[in-house]
Amino acid sequence: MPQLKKILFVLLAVAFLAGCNKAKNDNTAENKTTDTKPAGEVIKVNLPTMQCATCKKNIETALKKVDGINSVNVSVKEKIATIDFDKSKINQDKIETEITHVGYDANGKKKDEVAYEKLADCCKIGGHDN
Ligand SMILES: [Cu+2]
Repeated sequence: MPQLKKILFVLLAVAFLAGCNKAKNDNTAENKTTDTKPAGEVIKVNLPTMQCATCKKNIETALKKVDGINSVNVSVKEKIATIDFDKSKINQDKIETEITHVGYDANGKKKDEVAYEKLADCCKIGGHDN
């Protein structure tokens, strides 16, 4: 019986050490991701065709679903989107394209006309001019 206990103890010790090493490795990997996060890019994208708070919601909701985008904040007043993204997963060009797919111009890229037609009337150009 003591023999069995000893074996169990050794096994546990080995498992513990292995677990520790694994945790250490995980930590290193985690630190790396944390390191890349602040280095993660923040860009501002001009949204010249957006009109209102619904546009803001449309763009933010769509972009938040995109893999690699950490956060999105659209200013209705300035017509600018501030986007924090992981540059190992996505780049500015792709982000601009995603915005055009929602139906809005993004910097120099022209909106997808099909998506634009589906927007609420108030979100179309001049939708708030009466
Ligand atoms: Cu709108």
